[in-house]
Amino acid sequence: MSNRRDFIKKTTLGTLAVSSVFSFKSVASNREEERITDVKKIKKQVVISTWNHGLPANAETWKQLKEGKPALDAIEAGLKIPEADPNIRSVGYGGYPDREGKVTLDACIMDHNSNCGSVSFLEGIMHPISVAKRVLQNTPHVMLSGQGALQFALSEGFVEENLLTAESEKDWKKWLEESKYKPVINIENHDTISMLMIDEEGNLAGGCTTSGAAWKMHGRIGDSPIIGAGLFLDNEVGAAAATGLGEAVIRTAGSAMVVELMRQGKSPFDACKEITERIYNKHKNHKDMEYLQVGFIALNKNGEHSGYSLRSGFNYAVYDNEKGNRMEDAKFKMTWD
Ligand code: SD4
Repeated sequence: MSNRRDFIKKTTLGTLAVSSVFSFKSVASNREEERITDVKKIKKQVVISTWNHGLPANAETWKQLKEGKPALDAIEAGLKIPEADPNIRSVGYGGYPDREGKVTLDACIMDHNSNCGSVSFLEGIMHPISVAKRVLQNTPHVMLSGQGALQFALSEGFVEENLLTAESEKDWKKWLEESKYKPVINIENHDTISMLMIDEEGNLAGGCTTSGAAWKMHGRIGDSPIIGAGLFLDNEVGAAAATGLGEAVIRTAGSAMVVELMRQGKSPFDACKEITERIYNKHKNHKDMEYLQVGFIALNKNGEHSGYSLRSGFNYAVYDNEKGNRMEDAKFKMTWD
């Protein structure tokens, strides 16, 4: 009997001990869940864009976000600013033409659900980013190119116009005198605009738009309209985008790789640096190496961002609540000498 009583007593004490361990654990895990929920509630809204023309683009995107516009509309509105600026010779209207004197445009856009839209080798439309958004919204496809992209744009009500300005035509004619193809990037600090953002809900989105490499072959498409090369995001992890010599970025699936490294726990800086190093290693004996430049920007789910480039001179614009809109210089592997 006493054995049975002892057994019951021990069992009861044991049960009490076990249940209090359990309840302690459940309190602790509740606290952990609360902490995680709190962290999730602190949303860091950030917009980052490549190069100096990122400043006015960021400002417009930020304004739209504050007005409560959807992320894709905000990105489109921001990127339309450099597209329409004739003084920016690497994007949209006023962009340098190909070697036949044709301005051909590449652009893409991507949202937090991995929906994407892209146009490449598009002529005669001032705002390729808007056409890319319509591809995302109004077609079953991701990418439209050349004449097909133009036909689609016209069917959506876009107007065809001449994008070759007198200044760009003059520079093209000068180039024709020697006709040397040497896509030296960023010497005058103008290039593709790639934009990444995280909204108040903590969702990522991105876009990019460019007239591509000046004096390229007619029909050449760069990295900018290619999801995974010029732009990539995974809403669980982060976003990345590229600028520079598109061929090198395509060869290495650049932006997708930066996002994958962030998935493995790398910071945006380390991820951009590692992929830039990889591009260097793949190209150090390549004919493109003499003038090769690539740069990446990256943004993770916590709103941390960074940039890194192969050669000096790359910068990007950052807009956040704490410090407003400003330029940041990216670190780099080597100088131009
Ligand atoms: C391209 N990455 O077409 C783009 C544009 C660029 O220097 O950045 N050009 O290769």
